[in-house]
Amino acid sequence: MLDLYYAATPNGRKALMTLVEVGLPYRLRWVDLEAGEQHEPAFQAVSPNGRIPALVDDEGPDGRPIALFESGAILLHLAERTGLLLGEGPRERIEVLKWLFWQTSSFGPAVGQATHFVSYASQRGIDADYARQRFVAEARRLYRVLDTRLAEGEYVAGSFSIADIAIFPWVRVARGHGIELPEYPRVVAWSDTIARRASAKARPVRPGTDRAFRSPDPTDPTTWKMLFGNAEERTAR
Ligand SMILES: N[C@@H](CCC(=O)N[C@@H](CS)C(=O)NCC(=O)O)C(=O)O
Repeated sequence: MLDLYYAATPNGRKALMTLVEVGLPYRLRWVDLEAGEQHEPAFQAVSPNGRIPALVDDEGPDGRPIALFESGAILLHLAERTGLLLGEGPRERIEVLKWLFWQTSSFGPAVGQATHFVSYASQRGIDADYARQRFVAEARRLYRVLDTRLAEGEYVAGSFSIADIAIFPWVRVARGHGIELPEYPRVVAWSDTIARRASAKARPVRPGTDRAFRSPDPTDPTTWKMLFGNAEERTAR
């Protein structure tokens, strides 16, 4: 059994999509990020970086349970465990790894920061024009890189793989990081193709609510403190 520590965010969706694709049995452990559950010691015992997604696989490589954090490590673990989504042959596998690492180290951090300044800081009345312009410009550059890459094939690394899964959920929220998707027609076509997969349609509804996703409200002081505050601000009364 696999326990996925999950919230309905792009990084959470990457891990959920991969679990659905590989067909292993899993349970969702919802983490309420706005309430600050990611900062609790019990969660950080699994995910010491205090971020979702995290995964506990009760059948690690030596037969003992193993805990993973960082979406890239989780996707790679699931792909290696099942022999799926890692490309056809050693050459394609290297392509998959290149684009997986591109997502986790270049694309994800840049669009994450752009989201912060475009969608959240602005609603708090924070003057962050320079930061917003800088990260949106970098996001635009990265979407151009992706669009150019997709001129070479239907998927980013040969056949459909964890590299596509890593990128896809962020592209679905492009407007939130200041990107007009029609400017990148190959990205639109690629994203529409992936959106038809059953794994992309997996949108579990959070227990106790009637929705799969609710955008965090940056004007709510607790949400702001838990998601964007530092440790001192979180503990201040
Ligand atoms: N590099 C990490 C990023 C994970 C991450 O930033 N997760 C966000 C949700 S998308 C989170 O847990 N945010 C909670 C917080 O910042 O307190 C990964 O790829 O797993």
